[in-house]
Amino acid sequence: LQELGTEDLREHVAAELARTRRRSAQLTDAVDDEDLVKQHSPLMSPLVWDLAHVGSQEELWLVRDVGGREPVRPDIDDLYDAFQHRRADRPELPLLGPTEARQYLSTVRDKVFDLLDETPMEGRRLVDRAFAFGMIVQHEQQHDETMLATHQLRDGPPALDAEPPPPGETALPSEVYVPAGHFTMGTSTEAWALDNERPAHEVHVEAFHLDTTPVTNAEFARFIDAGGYHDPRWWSEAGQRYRHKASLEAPRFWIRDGGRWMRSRFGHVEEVPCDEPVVHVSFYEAEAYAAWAGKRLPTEQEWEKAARFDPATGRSRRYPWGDEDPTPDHANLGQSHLQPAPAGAYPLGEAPCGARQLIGDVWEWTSSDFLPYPGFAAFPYREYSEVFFGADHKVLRGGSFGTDRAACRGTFRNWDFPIRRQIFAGFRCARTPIPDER
Ligand code: AVJ
Ligand code: FE
Repeated sequence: LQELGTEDLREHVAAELARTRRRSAQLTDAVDDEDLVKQHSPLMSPLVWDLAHVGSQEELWLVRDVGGREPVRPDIDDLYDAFQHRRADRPELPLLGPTEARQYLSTVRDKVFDLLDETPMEGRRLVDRAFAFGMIVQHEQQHDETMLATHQLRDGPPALDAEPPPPGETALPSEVYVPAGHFTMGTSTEAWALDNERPAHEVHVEAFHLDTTPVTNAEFARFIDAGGYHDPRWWSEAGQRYRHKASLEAPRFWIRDGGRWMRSRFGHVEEVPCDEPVVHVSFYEAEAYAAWAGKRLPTEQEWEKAARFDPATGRSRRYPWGDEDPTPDHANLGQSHLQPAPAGAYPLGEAPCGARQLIGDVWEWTSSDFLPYPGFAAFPYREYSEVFFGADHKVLRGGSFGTDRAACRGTFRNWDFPIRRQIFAGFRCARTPIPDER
């Protein structure tokens, strides 16, 4: 982005805004009005809340703060403030209806396109100004992934369709090795990186082994068959408490059918595919599996080093495959396939260490709490990430099939409560080498 001239940058931003809005429209046009206003799960907002919230944030951040324009709907700020109302309570609010919400979004968007035309984007200010637009694109894309998770929780006939992902590869070594040493973590130069990804800083990481691919359904089923859910040896205390309370027996959406596992996905019921990364597991289930396998979850430092460090140059890459933006050949992103690709897919997305599918397919739980990097400065609001720092949230990395390429990169940090299962999260394991192993 730094290399784009003013007009190209303007065009790029306009195209990203339009592309993102098409996805929001697809996700909300796929169901009828009744479905849009209904709450499909207490874990989620009604789809129509996400839709109008996207417009409301765009009004607050771009139209009012950056543009200094008159408010469009100051009367609804509170309704769409995520800190004011819990998801479970949102259906009871006097929300905009589907038609009003769509109208509101398009009014706000017209003002944003005006602003984009008039915003001076010269010199250094160019990328700075573009950041505000980039942040809004990412925010909408994040809600598009949230809306996709709502679709997964929705009962009724299938409403979404997509092509199957490319095939996997089974003849890969099960683990890769990353030798000890420093690498540059985070970024100070990535144009659209959010506050929590900044600044770049040197980190020393001890040698570790990392699974080449995410843990598959077949592997996870062996843990279930071995009685893993009921063996306290594999569970942390907090994990065990949650396992009891939620009566966990298998990943969310799995259904036992005689001797086999079925699962429902976006309204289709099918046999659980053996070679796909497991998805819809909580941090606690991931942690228990890793313990059972004699391994552990990677730290986010380990994850990012595996994904970005290039030993040939000593530099950190933007993505595992290099510095180019993701294409459909690199990774399963952007809701083009509504499922993870089988393990070993995307050879062109391979990292220098040999690991695959670090970007896309499934978010990967790490063992790390969500904490600020040294030198962190909240931007543009404390509410974006700072208020979430602490031991309550675990970091997830890499993005899923539901994540857009604009909201995913080697430095991107997602976070959630360790009990969450409705997100598109899986994991891979790491382990510390035993002495003299190498
Ligand atoms: C980064 C995915 C945890 O969805 O709660 C959306 C992103 N922040 N609106 C979330 C976000 C404000 C956030 N996550
Ligand atoms: Fe939001």
